[in-house]
Amino acid sequence: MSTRRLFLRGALGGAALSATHAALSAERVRPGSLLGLPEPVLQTTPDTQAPLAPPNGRPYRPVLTLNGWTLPWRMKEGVKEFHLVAEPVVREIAPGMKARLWGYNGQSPGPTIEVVEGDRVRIYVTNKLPEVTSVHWHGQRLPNGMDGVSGLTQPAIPVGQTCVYEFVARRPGTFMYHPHADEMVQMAMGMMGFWVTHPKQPHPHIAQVDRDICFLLNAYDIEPGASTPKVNTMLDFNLWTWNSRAFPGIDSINVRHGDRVRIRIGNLTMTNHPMHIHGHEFEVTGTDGGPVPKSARWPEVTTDIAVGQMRQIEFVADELGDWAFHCHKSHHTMNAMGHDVPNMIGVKQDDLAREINRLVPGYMAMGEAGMHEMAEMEMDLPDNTLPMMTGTGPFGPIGMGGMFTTVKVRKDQPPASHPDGHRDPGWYRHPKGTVARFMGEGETLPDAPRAPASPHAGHAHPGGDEVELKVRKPGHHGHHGH
Ligand SMILES: [Cu+2]
Repeated sequence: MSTRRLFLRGALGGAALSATHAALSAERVRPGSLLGLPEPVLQTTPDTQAPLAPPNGRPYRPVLTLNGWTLPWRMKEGVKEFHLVAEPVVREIAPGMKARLWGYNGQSPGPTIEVVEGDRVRIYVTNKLPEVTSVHWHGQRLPNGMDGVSGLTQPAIPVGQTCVYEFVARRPGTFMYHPHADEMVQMAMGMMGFWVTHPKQPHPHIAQVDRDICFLLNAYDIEPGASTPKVNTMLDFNLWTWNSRAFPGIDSINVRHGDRVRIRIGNLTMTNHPMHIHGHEFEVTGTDGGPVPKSARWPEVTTDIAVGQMRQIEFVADELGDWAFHCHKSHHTMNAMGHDVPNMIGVKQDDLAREINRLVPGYMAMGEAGMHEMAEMEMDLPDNTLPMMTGTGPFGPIGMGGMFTTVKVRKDQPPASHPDGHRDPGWYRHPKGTVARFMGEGETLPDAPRAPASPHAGHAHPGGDEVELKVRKPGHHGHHGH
């Protein structure tokens, strides 16, 4: 025990020593419990868990973590005590595929930590990984020695040891946590979590919302048929996920008509994600730096979230229906095997792909008329591999994967505080006459004159044919642009 005490002393420095001593003496009083620290709470399912109503402390409206959960705490002499366990986990990315990741308390990402501005928090981090780790509290104002940068502000947490972080959540907003030790590997393996600090009193730039939802953007590179991510990948990830889930494994966001909805998003991938909503406009009401003053907001339907950033978007869900909500980089709404596929548009393949697939499981070529047909095709996939594009809606294949879900707006959705407030209402039933229809018999088309050829296009050769030919020629577009 003296080694541990020395370690903690070294790790935490003067300001936190009293807290450390308190933890150690508590352990002496109750030798049966490990350091007297809060029982670690584990999660075994990737399903969205109901928001955690605060049992004590200042009240707030809790957030819903998409395909995730909120970490319970123990209140001890006015301090909120949490216990994070860094450990290898198995995470179902979507039905049909499980990944061997690293995470916290049984899942990747870890649980959401939710506190109130002014709360003093004490977080025990137990390292059950096969290597050292640390936790950085991304975006927080805190004493330098609590910032979690191994080597710089503390020694890395050795395997099997527990480190104690303690600070006051000084400003309200949207935050993340992740390791700052062997960071590239540990984040590529799924180590991250969300953090929300609610304002302690009404704040001029923070609205009361009916729904408050959060998730992290993350990405993995897992070979078809494999289950462990490749950790050296810098750009060419093949699984684009929200909270380590890919569509159709991402739950829908189910809201009541007229609700003011806040969605908090943090980006811990290695590229930016333009997040796009259908049928509504939103405003960015907060960034990693805090709430955005109302005079500085503007309406949009897509906002880019760069690497390491957090964004809060808000809108009033006043249009009924099932609205797509997704990253607008089309590569990011595809699952594994969407990459390095040659462009075969216009090339007759007949059953070539099926034949090759018999020899090389996992081989996939683009279809003759685009990739939609691949979404309908039942290809032989290696075990534990998600189809590139999948999901079935009320009108057929959705042909999406990755960073995609729906916002379901319903009049009869119970309010968020109701036990069933977040239930999936099923598919939208469109009122008669409000769905795009096929042209009827006897209906005539309006004239569709072709635009005159631009003098700048096609190297001064008039007519559109040559331009069209160039676009269709295979080989010139053998790879997708990234
Ligand atoms: Cu994206």
